[in-house]
Amino acid sequence: MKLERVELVHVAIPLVSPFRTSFGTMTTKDTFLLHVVTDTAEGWSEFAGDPEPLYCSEFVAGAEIVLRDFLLPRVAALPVLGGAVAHLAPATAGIKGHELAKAALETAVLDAELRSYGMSLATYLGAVRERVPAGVSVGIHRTIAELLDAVEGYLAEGYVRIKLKIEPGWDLEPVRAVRARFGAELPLQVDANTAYTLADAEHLRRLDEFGLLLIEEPLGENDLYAHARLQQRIATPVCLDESLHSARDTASAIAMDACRVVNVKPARVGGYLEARRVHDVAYAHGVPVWCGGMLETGIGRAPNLALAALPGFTLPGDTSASGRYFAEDVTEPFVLVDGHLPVPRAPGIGVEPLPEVLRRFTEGRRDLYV
Ligand code: OSB
Ligand code: MG
Repeated sequence: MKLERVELVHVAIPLVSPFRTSFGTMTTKDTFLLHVVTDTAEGWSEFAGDPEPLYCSEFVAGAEIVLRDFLLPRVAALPVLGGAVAHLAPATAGIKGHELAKAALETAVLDAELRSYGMSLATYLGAVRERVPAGVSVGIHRTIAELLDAVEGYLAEGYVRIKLKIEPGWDLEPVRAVRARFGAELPLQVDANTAYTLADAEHLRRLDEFGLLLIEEPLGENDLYAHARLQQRIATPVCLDESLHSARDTASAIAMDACRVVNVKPARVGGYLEARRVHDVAYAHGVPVWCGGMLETGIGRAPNLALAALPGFTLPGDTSASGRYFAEDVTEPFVLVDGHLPVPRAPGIGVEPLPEVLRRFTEGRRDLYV
């Protein structure tokens, strides 16, 4: 397989409602899609980051430079893209970090390669499910009453698990209110996006009484030691997101008891090949994993659904339906049926942008490689 062209399509798509986390408020999905053309097929992917480096260190404008100046020249220098996707990570390993940018490139090439074989990503990864249960991540709201209305709406739609974003000052009360209103049986978890320190351990221990599935990334990014210390002091299982960048990190975190659950975000670990290895490491240790999200359009959501169909994904993920994010998605919308989303089964990632919709949301196009 030979890479002929790589095009970046900058898109800005309004969210149906603002999404507030401990690190900021999003009102628009502002990112880029990558479109690769090879001699045998074409592929698409979505950059998972945002214009500002608030969730992680990568950001849209930086990723464009990294792709154009550092990743693509190394991939273009490969003899032929024979066996294509397997060669990308070794060829770009010398570039430190930038997992989100690497994931975007690898996923678009993987999509093209699988299309040339007529194989779905689900089959390639080893999916064992035809549909996956959908959870929903609920942002920080102005009032408890507004939060309860939002949760009620999602439960009415059929979501099978609720995740509440928390931060200091918005933690015990919203959790208590959701438990009081929707009961002890509701699968419920929280995500702090690094908003606390170990000095908050006694406060976070007060969450134990609510029977949460997990607390996600309570402490600083990459601080496995502090997360392990925290886990000694709380009963709620610690789950890591921001701190895990590879299968090796995951193995270390599990060995240290820094996490008892793993949020697998393919972009955060450099793509689907490494994401599968993260799954495999956790699965071998009996540690449950679930598929996280980055408010992706259908282009990013489709491959996440394929991953979430692997056997170790035993908890519902943040893979919500298109309508939870956008009035209009750039692909055919993913629709919730009985609390589940279908695993795409068409070749590659199984979806592509609807040309007319993509055109309307496009802010600019650039060739990164011809
Ligand atoms: O921490 O999981 C996170 C969204 C953007 C950035 C980080 C996170 C999130 C979410 C929402 O929690 C996940 C989704 O619905 O796609
Ligand atoms: Mg998270």
